[in-house]
Amino acid sequence: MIPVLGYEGRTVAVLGLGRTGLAAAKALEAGGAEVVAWDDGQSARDAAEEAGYALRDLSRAGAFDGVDALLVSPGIPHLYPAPNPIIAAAWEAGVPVDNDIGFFFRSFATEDWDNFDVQPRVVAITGSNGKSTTSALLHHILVENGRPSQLAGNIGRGSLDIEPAHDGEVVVLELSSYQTELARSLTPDVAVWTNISPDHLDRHAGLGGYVAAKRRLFAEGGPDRAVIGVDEPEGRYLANQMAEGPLDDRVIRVSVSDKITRGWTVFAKKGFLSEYRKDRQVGSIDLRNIKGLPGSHNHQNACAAYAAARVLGLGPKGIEAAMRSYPGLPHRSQVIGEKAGVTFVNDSKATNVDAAAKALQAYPRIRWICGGLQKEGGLDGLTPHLGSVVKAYVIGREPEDFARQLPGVEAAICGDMATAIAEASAEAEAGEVVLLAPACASFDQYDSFAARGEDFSALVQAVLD
Ligand code: UMA
Repeated sequence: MIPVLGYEGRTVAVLGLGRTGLAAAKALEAGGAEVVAWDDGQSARDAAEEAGYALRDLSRAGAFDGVDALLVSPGIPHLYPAPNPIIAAAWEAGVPVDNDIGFFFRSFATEDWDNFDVQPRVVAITGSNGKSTTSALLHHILVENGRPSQLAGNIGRGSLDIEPAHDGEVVVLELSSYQTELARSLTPDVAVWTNISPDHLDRHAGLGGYVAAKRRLFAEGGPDRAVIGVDEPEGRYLANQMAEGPLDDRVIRVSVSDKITRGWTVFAKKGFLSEYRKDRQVGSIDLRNIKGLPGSHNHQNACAAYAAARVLGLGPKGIEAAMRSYPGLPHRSQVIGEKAGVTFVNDSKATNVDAAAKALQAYPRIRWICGGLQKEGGLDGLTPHLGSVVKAYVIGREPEDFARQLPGVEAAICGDMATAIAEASAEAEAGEVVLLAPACASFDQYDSFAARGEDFSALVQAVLD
């Protein structure tokens, strides 16, 4: 883990004792801080106590006496829909509130680096969709090309949980809006913005707050290079703000909708990735047969990871070879198997309309398992992409309501995953894809999108066996 610097002999309160909080508590203790830990949930408190952490009820009056900082987990709201009362109490007591990302950026560089030949670097990746795939793909490209790399952040590993950097290492951090919004230090060497579409609106009081939270990754420390998806106005605005002019190659613009050749750009058209620099094409990759990266949304991820890898000095050939061996991530365009010409794909991570719309564009004939806990904003965004859907098999607590919002689509009200898979696999024909891409959160029936994806995979496996 990364020992936290600057808090030796001081007291830091940690709120939330999941992956982030437990890793942070360990890293704080390793740096010599005294940790007082708390979680609003009893079971997390019990587990932390068992692991040897000192608990302090931070909701009690005077709990912040003598506390120098509060480290908060990303899942705990600090502003909207309402501030967690413990965070509000820290403000009241004048205690600085931060998260593991802020502590990470202040603790990552150490005196050992004076002896390194190549300084370690941090690439931080944010955006609404594709940030996990872009992060994992970049990490894979680096490792395959012999560059030491570690992967952490929203992808499932607390940032303070990684090992101290080796000579020349690149840390790839996936960052959510929850993480970028609260961090008091945000100083990556390279920052990546994949795309933007509405998500987590309740936590940011709307789209403006959500974009502002993500934008902090570019505005706070000022990365040396910024890779920015410019297919939405927010990305174009950000790229414009970061660059001194169209040829300023501190900004690498990425697109999957336009051929952009001014400045340093990476774009994908009809499955071909192209890189332009100083008005000349300097790299290209045929993405069409790369199994782990199907569809235009994955081509966008490929472009962003490619651009970041180029910034880090890798050549197009080495990047292409690594993309071909990219195994994909669980629950994201994950091929579970094939039977009688029917392919089963787990895209449980498609928890919002935009991600599901992208999955629907990746295959020509789809038996679509969808539904769950609907997010704000309705399903209208799916309408232009329903042409590839042969039939929908709707799950979730209110499947009728979901099905009503799919104009012109034949829909079976299945309710649960087992029924949906049984019906879809019985009806699917060779050349079709049975795709789980719910366009909804999972919490009405599962603990997480991962649990939902695992259920899908296990039930599909039974069909395949
Ligand atoms: N808790 C409280 N009070 C509250 C709410 C929660 O005490 O008001 C406690 C819970 O009882 C629990 C703990 O906080 O014990 C959980 O904290 P957390 O929800 O932040 O979960 P972690 O295990 O620390 O995981 C977090 C990220 N979770 C969220 O942002 C919700 C993980 O991203 C991330 O992988 C991990 O840190 C390591 O960095 C998950 C996620 O769902 C995958 N992210 C969202 C997304 O991708 O859409 C943003």
